[in-house]
Amino acid sequence: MKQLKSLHDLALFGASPAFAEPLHVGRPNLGSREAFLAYANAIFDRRWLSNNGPLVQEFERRLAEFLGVTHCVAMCNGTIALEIAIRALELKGEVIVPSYTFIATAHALQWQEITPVFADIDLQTHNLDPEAVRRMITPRTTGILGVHLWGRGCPVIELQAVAEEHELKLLFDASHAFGCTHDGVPIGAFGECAVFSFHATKFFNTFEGGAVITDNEDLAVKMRLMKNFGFSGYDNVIYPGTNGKMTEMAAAMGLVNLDAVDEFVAVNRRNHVLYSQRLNAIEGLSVLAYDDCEQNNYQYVVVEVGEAFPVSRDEIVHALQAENVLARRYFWPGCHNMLPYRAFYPHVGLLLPNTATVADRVIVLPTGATVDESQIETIADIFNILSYSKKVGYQECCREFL
Ligand code: T4K
Repeated sequence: MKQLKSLHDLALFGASPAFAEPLHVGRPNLGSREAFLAYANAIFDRRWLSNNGPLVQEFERRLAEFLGVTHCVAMCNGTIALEIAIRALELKGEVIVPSYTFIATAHALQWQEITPVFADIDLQTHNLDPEAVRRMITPRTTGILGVHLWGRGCPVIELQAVAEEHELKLLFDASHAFGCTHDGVPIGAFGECAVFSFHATKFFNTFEGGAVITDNEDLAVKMRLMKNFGFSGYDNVIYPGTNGKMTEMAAAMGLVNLDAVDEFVAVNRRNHVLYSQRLNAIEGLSVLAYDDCEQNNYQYVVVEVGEAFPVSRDEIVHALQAENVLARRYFWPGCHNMLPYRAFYPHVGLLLPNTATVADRVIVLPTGATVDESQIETIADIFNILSYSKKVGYQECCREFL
């Protein structure tokens, strides 16, 4: 692997990239290929591909057990799962959400003509600030949609108190939090229900997929109807519905990956520890920590770039990408700065100062089984070189080479 010693060794300034192939954020975590192919063969033999097949049923059973809930309703993706949960809870008017999340959280509301009202986050946790939520409540508010960002539980007790005080429904987007706990309690135990994404890039994937988990039987029954056009047996529709069904192949992938969860955690944790050791030693950088007293999936390596670092966050991302490290600026610039929300509320940023600060600071780095320790050392070297450069030196190099 290329040795990186000075600014002149950076690809940005004409050197060859540190990595011949791109290192992605979000390379899928994969369980046993053989086990998956065995499931695929059985699917072929059975000719049962979708519509609540045997693997989906097994997947739902095993997932409910793993996640510590009574009901797991598997879906075709996390966005549809969110939409169905929101609809089944009969939310309307306005629902309070963080702006600092993947756009699907807000879109799932807007798609149903419910107004997402953005509340600010806490600077340290990156999760919703309950006081900010309180400030955004109006007579039209019907719910709070919290997000357990990066897999770390948002303040569920405080949000529950706000919800009860104002008679609001509370649900959670747990897309990042598969297998995580909050205060030692499995993450799906809070609120009316929790929604997961099993997209390829998530800690736990089913190619595409999602689920809503809940202990509320009535809610589960309603969501099962909704995800299957409202069919209750042949020729009998008793509810308005959509097509949110998970396929058998997706469930097969889920079953295989469920068996490999401990391996995924171990690799992610190893990477997270190494990144933290190397990057926290550099002034102006801090790697978001996971509480070792909780269960975490360590899926996101989130680096915050402070003012003490001599190069801006965007310049770092540019330099990393030139080296084939395809770091991401999740979730910049915040949902409120994307359309249609930016057009709806052009000044809402004034109420979201922490969202802006965090969105401007964060870099998410590649991890998972396709990233090894020597690659992390090289990525840390890139940060080190950038950090040694005084701002002026870096800018001079930019002028010279670009
Ligand atoms: N709520 C939250 C909080 C979410 O984070 C998400 C999804 C949702 C709701 C919605 O759930 P879904 O409807 O998606 O199930 C990605 C994912 O597409 C998205 O699912 C995810 N959040 C979000 C955080 O990240 P992008 O556009 O940033 O990344 P994408 O899809 O371009 O993939 C990133 C990289 O991963 C690629 O450059 C290459 C690599 N990759 C990707 C795929 C799909 C692979 O190596 N193999 C693959 O198969 O959104």
